[in-house]
Amino acid sequence: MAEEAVLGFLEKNEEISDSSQFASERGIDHQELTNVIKSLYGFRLVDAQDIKRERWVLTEEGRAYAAAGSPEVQVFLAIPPDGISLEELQKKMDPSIFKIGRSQAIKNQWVEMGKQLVMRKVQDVEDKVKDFLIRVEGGEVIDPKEADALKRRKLIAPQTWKGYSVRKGPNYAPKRKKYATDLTRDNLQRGDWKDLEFKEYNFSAKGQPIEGGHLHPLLKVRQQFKMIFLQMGFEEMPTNNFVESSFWNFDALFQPQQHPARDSHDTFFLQVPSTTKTLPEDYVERVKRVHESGGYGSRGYDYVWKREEANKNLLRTHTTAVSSRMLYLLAQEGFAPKRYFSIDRVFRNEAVDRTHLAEFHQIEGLVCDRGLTLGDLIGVFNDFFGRLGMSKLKFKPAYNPYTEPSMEIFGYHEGLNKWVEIGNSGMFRPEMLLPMGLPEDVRVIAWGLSLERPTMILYGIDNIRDLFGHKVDLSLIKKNPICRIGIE
Ligand code: FB9
Repeated sequence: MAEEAVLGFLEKNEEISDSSQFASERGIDHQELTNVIKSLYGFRLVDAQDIKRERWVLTEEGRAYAAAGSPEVQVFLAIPPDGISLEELQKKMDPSIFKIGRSQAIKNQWVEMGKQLVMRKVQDVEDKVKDFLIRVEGGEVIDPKEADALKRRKLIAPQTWKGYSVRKGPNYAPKRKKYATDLTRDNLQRGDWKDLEFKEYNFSAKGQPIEGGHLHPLLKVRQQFKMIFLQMGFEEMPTNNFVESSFWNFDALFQPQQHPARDSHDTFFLQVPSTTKTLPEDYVERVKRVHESGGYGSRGYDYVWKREEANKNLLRTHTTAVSSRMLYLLAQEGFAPKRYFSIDRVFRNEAVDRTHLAEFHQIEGLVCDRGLTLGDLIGVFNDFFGRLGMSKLKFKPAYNPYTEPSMEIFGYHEGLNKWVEIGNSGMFRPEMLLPMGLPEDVRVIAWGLSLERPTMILYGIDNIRDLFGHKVDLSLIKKNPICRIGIE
């Protein structure tokens, strides 16, 4: 109906100057008309120009006064020629109308509020406001100054509406030709395909979004890190046990039992099962001794080491707990140079903030071989972080109970244009390695970082809660391209 009206009108006229006027004159819904214009424009049957117009519309209060007259006139008309007491007058009128009307009528010098009586000061009045509002309602062009006055009285408000001016397009026709959008068996059998006009293929049309599974950004970055480790000859350690004993998580790493990280403020201890079942007794004995009195050139920590403390089960606080198990196994099976890595969840009873949750994914790498030095460690970093796109590194001395020396690693991030702390590292202490039974000259260099930090940086995510957890908006997962680590 709207299409015929547009194409029909343009057959005899140059232009539809104002689509909303065209619509109201023909009782067509303007929205429906604009959709038709857009579609005709799509097929170039018409050319359409946006036209934006501002017009005044009455507010609800304005509509009330257009109907019942302005409050000041209502007040004036409510005062009999010989005056009326204020109480009387108020009783006759709606309080809000009276309140607005009185002040406006006084301002217009129409009435005077005598002590006893309210009196008219003029014979009669003209309700310009009402007339004005009616003219606005009628869509008439009005004098801006007056408009402003009524705008200030919140009786009218500006409204922008969008419309189109429409002219014939290059493919104009009084009636839109139906383009065939498919060649069907019937067309072939009926042979009527010869007279059909087929719609152009729109090769830039977006295809149906293929719904399918999506990898979480963390898993995409994890895959990238795995590739780097495997390319550097590392093998993955088995991390499929979130629950660990304090022994492998702390004691085996020569972390003393009174270390602050070992209390429930930092660590999630388990109620059930609260204690671990089995530990390699001979090895436990050696760990007890090195904690209590040292050996292997160390004087130990000189305290009473408690087995029950080591038996406590917890949620591992670092994947270094897996490293201790693997290094012990390596000593049992007979030492051979090894490169190990792990990427999995660790749990810390920490305050949740923009970059910290109670769990994160730790990435850990370790190289064990005879005679390794800090230089080797730095060499591995240059290789590893170089593949992350961070070629400029600097190191700051740090402290971990299980490594000496220890270093925090900083990398210059071209994209962020600043130095970023990218991890922690060190040489595992002999007090950790020798009780395991590893040969004297074996050195183990290790480092760790998180998976969340690089993922947040690579995906430009500012708050870790947008990356991980029930509040993540799935579209972030769906519309996130693969990110190429190392490519700024
Ligand atoms: O990941 C961290 N930063 C980082 C890493 C990569 C990265 O990549 C860019 C895109 C290219 C950007 C940033 N950090 C470690 C540094 C900080 O974020 C730090 O504030 C937070 N750290 C976590 C621990 O928070 C309590 C990150 C996490 C971390 C810290 C240390 C280790 C592991 C994870 C370790 C270790 C270690 C040390 C010695 C031997 C074995 C393991």
